Amino acid sequence: MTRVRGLPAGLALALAGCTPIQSALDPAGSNAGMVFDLGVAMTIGATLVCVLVVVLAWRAVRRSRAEGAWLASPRMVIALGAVLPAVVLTALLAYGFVLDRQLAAEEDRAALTVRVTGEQWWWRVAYLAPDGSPAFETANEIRLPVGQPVRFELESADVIHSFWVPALGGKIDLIPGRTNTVTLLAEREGIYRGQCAEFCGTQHALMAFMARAETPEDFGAWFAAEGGDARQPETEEEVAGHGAFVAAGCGACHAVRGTAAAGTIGPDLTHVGSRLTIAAGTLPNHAGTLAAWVTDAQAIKPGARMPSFDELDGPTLRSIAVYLASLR
Ligand code: HEC
Ligand SMILES: [Cu+2]
Repeated sequence: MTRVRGLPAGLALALAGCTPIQSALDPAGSNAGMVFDLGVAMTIGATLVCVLVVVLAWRAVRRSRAEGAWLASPRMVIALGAVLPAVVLTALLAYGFVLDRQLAAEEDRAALTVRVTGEQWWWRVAYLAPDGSPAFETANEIRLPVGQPVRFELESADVIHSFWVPALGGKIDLIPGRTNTVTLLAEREGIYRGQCAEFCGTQHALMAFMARAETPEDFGAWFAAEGGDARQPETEEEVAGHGAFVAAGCGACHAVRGTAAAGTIGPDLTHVGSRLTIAAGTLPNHAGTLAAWVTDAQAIKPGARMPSFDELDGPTLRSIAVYLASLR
C-alpha cells in the first residue's frame, strides 16, 4: 500500500507530542496507515481550498469594485459555491469508500478474534476459540502477531467507552448492548499504548492499555502460556502471599486460574505478573507498585471498583505483592 509521507517533520513532531508509543502520526499498522493517509489527503485538500479562498478574497478587496465584479458574477458563484465543493466532497467520499473496502477485506482474513469489554475503568480481554467461546481471559493488555489481521469484538459492561490504539487504527466505540468490530493489522513489532477515547466517568483518563505486537513465534508461545493455569507459589513468601490473598477475600472479585479464586468482577490475575502495567495503564508493574495498589487503590484511582486494603500489615502486604508479581 502506498503511504503519503509528506508531513513536515516539525509539524509532525508538534502534533505527535512526546509519546511515540501513542501516535496516530506514526502508523504501525494498515488500519492506522489508511486513517493517516485519509488525514493527509484531507489536510492537503483543505489547505488548497483555504489558499484559494484567501487569494480570491485578497484580490477582491485590493481591486476596485468595477474590476472585482467578475468575482461576483453568477458563473463564479456557481463554480466556487456549488461545483468546487461537490467535486471535493465527492472525491473524498470515493476515497473513503476505497479505504473502507480495503478494511473489510482485511476482516475476512482475520483468523484470531479478541473480545474486549470496557468496564469502569479497565479493559476485560478474552481471546476466543474458533467456536467463539472464550479460550482464556486477561486484562488491560492485548498481544497480537505481526502481519496477521486480528478481529476485535468490542462490548461494554456499563457506559460508552471507546477503543483507540492510535498507532494501530481508528477509534471504535464500545456501546452497551451491542457488539462493534474492528480489524487491526500490526505491521511493525512494538508496544503501543491504547486509551479509552470517550469520557466514561471520573477515572476515564486512567483507562489505558498496552497493545504488544510480536513476531508470530513469540505470540504463539505467549498464547499457549497465557491460556494455562497460574504458576504455583514456590518460595516461602509466595506461599504466604497466596494464603493472604485467599484470607483477604481477593478471590471474590479476581480469578487466578488453577486456584479457588474465580471472581469475575475485577481483572483476571492468572498471569498479572507478565503485564507491563497495572490498573489499566496507571502504574508500571512490579512488587512495589502492586503493594501500593493493594493498600491504597482508592488514593491511586479514586472511585475504582476495588477497595483499599489498608488494614494489611507490612509483611502481609509485601507477601501478596511478591505472590502477584510471581504470577507470570
Ligand atoms: C470488590 C472487588 C475487588 C476486590 C475484593 C479486590 N479487587 Fe482487585 N480489582 C478490582 C477491580 C474492579 C480492579 C480494576 C480497577 C481499575 O483498574 O479500575 C482491580 C484491580 C486489581 C489489580 C490490577 C490488575 C490489572 O490487571 O491491572 C490487582 C493487582 C488487584 N486488583 C489485586 C487485588 C488483591 C491482591 C486483592 C485482595 C487484597 C483485590 N484485588 C481485591 C476489584 C476487586
Ligand atoms: Cu472508558
